[in-house]
Amino acid sequence: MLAGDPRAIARAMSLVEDESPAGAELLRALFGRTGRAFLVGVTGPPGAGKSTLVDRLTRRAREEGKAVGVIAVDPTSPFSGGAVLGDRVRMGRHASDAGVFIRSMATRGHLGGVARATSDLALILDAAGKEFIFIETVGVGQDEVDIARTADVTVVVLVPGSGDEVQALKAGIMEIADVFVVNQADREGADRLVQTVAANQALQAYAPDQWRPPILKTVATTGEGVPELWGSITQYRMHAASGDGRRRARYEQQLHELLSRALLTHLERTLPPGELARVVGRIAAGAIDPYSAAHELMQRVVAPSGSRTQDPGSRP
Ligand SMILES: Nc1nc2c(ncn2[C@@H]2O[C@H](COP(=O)(O)OP(=O)(O)OP(=O)(O)O)[C@@H](O)[C@H]2O)c(=O)[nH]1
Ligand SMILES: [Mg+2]
Repeated sequence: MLAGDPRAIARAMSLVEDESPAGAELLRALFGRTGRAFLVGVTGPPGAGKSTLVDRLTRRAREEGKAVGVIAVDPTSPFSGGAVLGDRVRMGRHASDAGVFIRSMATRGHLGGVARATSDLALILDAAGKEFIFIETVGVGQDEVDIARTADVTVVVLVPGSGDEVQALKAGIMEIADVFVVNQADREGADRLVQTVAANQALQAYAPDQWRPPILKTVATTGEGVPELWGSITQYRMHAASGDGRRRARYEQQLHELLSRALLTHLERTLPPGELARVVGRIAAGAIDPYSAAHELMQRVVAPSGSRTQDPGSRP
């Protein structure tokens, strides 16, 4: 896998996706070999041209001799055709290229959160020597925002005339975008959309040394504007290299999620069977409030002696 063998990468990903103990063990073992990849999040409404753009960017990276990983986060079921099949066809030209690894990930069935599952897969690709990892996500929901937080740079793809634009700008997209792309610039309304985004951006305050997300026009199908997009991504990479805030935030999010899950599992194992359900019943019956209930459960599980759980911040 470390040598980039595609079958080994696929097997490692399956272990991790199945949430098997072997998968967790693998991630632990791999972590020390990661940290070199640059994670590029590409998000936007359905059909905006994300896959076509990722395909173009992949070609670009390959021209520079960089190994590439692609994770397409598919909100539909793992086995439905749809988007996954479309992506396979679109990315098909890379099928014979051992320097490109493409994986579709279904968002269903990820108890630990889509963002964590995505960063786990990215970790594997990172360890396998992929220098650029593209993560394609559809939409602008919380999952996309979380995934964007785990990427090193986030490209937000918008399309003219979809009516989505204003909504997208409202949905917190302004905060997560490092680069704006108005794709399908061959269609009417592209300039107006650029102006809308620029007007929104004008309302934001930027510090002198702060990155100001560029607003680029592309036609993914012909490749127009793609060199500029690639330029912005690599420029951002250099800009970001001066501070590792984003990466730190990613590790923080990972740690929090892992701890929450571990704690919940520990609770379920330690308490008598059905105890959590009984407590829920007591809350529903008005016998206790959820805050006191959580506190009480924590006392029983984390510090059975009941000594220091009152205020987790205090030192004995
Ligand atoms: N006219 C025009 N069509 C485009 C452009 N970019 C992509 N398309 C077409 O738009 C359709 C959707 O492109 P995709 O790349 O699959 O879009 P996507 O955002 O990945 O779609 P989902 O993953 O299904 O959300 C395809 O038929 C593309 O050929 C563009 O710049 N101009
Ligand atoms: Mg797609």
